[in-house]
Amino acid sequence: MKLLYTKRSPYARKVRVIALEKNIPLDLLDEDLQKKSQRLLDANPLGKVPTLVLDNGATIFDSPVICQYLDSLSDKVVMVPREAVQRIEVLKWEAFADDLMTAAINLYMEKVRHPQDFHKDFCAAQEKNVLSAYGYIEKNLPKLKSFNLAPIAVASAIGYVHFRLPHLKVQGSLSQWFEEISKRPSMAQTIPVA
Ligand SMILES: N[C@@H](CCC(=O)N[C@@H](CS)C(=O)NCC(=O)O)C(=O)O
Repeated sequence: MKLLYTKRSPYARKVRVIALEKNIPLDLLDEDLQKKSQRLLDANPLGKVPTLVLDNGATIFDSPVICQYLDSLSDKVVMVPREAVQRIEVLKWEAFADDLMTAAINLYMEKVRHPQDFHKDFCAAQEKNVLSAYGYIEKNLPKLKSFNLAPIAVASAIGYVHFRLPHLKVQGSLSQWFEEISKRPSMAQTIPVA
């Protein structure tokens, strides 16, 4: 299987961590999102990463679907619980973390595109969302105790904020939690790189 990805994409990071944890070999193909390859556009008409290409040529996107697909390949290490209530709880955390990633990306991109003239209200609203998300995560840290897709998604989102928006680093008990989970080999091997 081939994974079209970038080393900085937090959505792709979730997929890479799941694959490492489940010991699923992936052929990693680094994409340039400024100059999208035909390979990427053929696999995903929206030209987004991550996109998974199976050995039979079929393609799978987006990251939540790829994570569930990879998890379904074996039951030895389970990253998305099979039981309905636990499963929905984990998928809810993933959706929440994905939205945190999107807020961080929107904020970063607005400042990159308009460094002198960024939309102040828009940026303030995104920052508020990031900080509000931190508050929610910190309050609910006990729910992220089991290692599965939920903490992977949350840590991937926080890792992206640290990478692009260092003024919004987590603090206190959330920082301790993040430092701890970041030591896990699958997380350490997938730290975002420019
Ligand atoms: N919902 C998608 C979001 C993926 C996404 O937006 N990826 C970004 C990179 S982090 C991308 O491909 N951007 C290029 C574009 O939107 O043209 C997922 O979870 O996979």
